[in-house]
Amino acid sequence: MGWQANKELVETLSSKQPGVNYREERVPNYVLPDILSLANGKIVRSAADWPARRQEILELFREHVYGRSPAAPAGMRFETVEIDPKAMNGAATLKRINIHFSEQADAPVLRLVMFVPNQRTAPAPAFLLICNRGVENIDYTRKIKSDFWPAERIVERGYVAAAFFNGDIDPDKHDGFVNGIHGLLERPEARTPSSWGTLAAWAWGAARVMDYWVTDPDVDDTRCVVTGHSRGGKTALWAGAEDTRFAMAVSNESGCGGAALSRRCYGETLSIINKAMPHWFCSRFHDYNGREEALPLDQHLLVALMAPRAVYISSADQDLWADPRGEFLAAQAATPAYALFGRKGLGSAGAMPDLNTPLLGDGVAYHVREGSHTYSLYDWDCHMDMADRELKLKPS
Ligand code: GTR
Repeated sequence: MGWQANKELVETLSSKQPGVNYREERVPNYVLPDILSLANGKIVRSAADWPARRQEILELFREHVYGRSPAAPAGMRFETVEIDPKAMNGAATLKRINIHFSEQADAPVLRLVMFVPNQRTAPAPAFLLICNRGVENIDYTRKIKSDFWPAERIVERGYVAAAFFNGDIDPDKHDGFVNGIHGLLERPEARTPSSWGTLAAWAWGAARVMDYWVTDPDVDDTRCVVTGHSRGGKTALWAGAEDTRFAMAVSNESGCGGAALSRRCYGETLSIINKAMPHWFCSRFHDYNGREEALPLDQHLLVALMAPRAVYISSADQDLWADPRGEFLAAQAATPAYALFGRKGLGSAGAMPDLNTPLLGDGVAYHVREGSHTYSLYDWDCHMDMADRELKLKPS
């Protein structure tokens, strides 16, 4: 039968938050926009025709959801701040790289932290965490360790453990897009309803890390994974969509505006998120508050933008706010895009997997684990299991 939301939890949350729907039976009927139908009515039938449809979908997300991001500034430069070959008791080489976007004194600087496994004979595959929690979670001294970024484990499993703090690119508050990378690259008065929001800015930061990685011989730039939790997970999906150099994207409990289908209006909705976080998306997205059926897209198309590359969507059973079922359904609904490439995705039939039972499909993976809203070691291990299958075995 597969995972079902815990009834008591549904009751508790429904009474605590009467304006929020947690009941499956109250999910409205909806029809999802078709993945394979081009705007001109033609149907995509082969991988060769996918790029045209992919471009249309990408433009829809730029125009209506995340906004349009600029190219990397001409003056971007990479500064090596520290290299310590004896980090983690000799298991890794710590590399701290600052990515500068301008010579202006107060310009934002992306401070990339990397632990490169020392035990390897070739460039290593990498996991990049877009860290949306305190910088202590990505402590390069390793005095503070947290499961949110289990760097030792990532290294042990043969991956570069990399991370940057999202606030380095853009502070997570609504400031009228005056400071952060928006302020540096664009005049606030030049903004349009489709100008990039804060999630797009963070995703842009991940792409700049990729710009650096193609220059770093320690990293196998054909096997890089972008990952994030919650707002970081929304960002990771958008980063993977915008930058196809990422071989895999991971969304951990990203929910509304991430992996969850907006049309289900289950847990967090567009009205709620756009009111609480007016800076996350482009301002045109706000036009769809309470009018989800009018959206020319839904989030299954975001997952489909990863095809035929790998994508992992994970949920937690207590995190109904992020709509685990809506996240699963989006991942499953992306199947036709994978099928164009002879990949099975999650498969189009079938219920949700049981609790703590990862479904590692062909290109697409999903799990719902027990517990609350966080990035846990269990999640990381599952994500790396999928990456092992999808990336490590692939000849590079
Ligand atoms: C909440 C928001 C969610 C999720 C979460 C987080 O405030 O409603 O969409 O992103 O923050 O990032 O932990």
